[in-house]
Amino acid sequence: MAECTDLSISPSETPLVAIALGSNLGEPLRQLRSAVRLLAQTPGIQVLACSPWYRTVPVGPPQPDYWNGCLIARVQLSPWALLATLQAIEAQFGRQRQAHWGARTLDLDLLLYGDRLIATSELTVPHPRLAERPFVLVPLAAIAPHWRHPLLGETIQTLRERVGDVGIIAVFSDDVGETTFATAADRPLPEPHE
Ligand code: PH2
Ligand code: MG
Ligand code: MG
Repeated sequence: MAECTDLSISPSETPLVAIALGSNLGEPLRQLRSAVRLLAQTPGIQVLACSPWYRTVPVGPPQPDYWNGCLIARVQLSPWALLATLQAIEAQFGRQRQAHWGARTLDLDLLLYGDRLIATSELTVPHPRLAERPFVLVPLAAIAPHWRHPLLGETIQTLRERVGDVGIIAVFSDDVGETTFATAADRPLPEPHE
């Protein structure tokens, strides 16, 4: 299910959220699809749209390429209940919290929760690095270009255009398979190890 386009759910007052998905260990595409399915099956979460999957250059210490994508959901869960759900699904895929920015079987990051601003030790929303990361903004702009970043006041499409395509190697969609971008040869160097 690379693109889930079930937009039939009627609008309600419950908040829309944006979630980033990433994986670079095991079978990334299989794990990402399973994670979308598990989220869609969770009571209180209605997945409305899911981006294609993008192969991306790892940011951080040397590690395999990532597959990244984003989804939009309507939720009847508090931000903290949603965070706990995301962490439980990560754990189900054997995610172990090891190296900072290190390789992982599944990473689920809460990017946006309506227009809420949250800054606690547990959770920061909007995600603090959202506006810097092509591997988040490229998939997010594919499904939510007009969503306005509640702190920066700019749309996701504007932020996406500002960061460009740095580190985006290929896109996978169910219809076409994998398409490698011409610019993938100029792979940017990963950021130095912290
Ligand atoms: N996630 C990280 C660290 N580096 N690099 C890419 N390309 N994609 C990611 O999802 C990613 C990363 C930590 O969450
Ligand atoms: Mg992450
Ligand atoms: Mg994370």
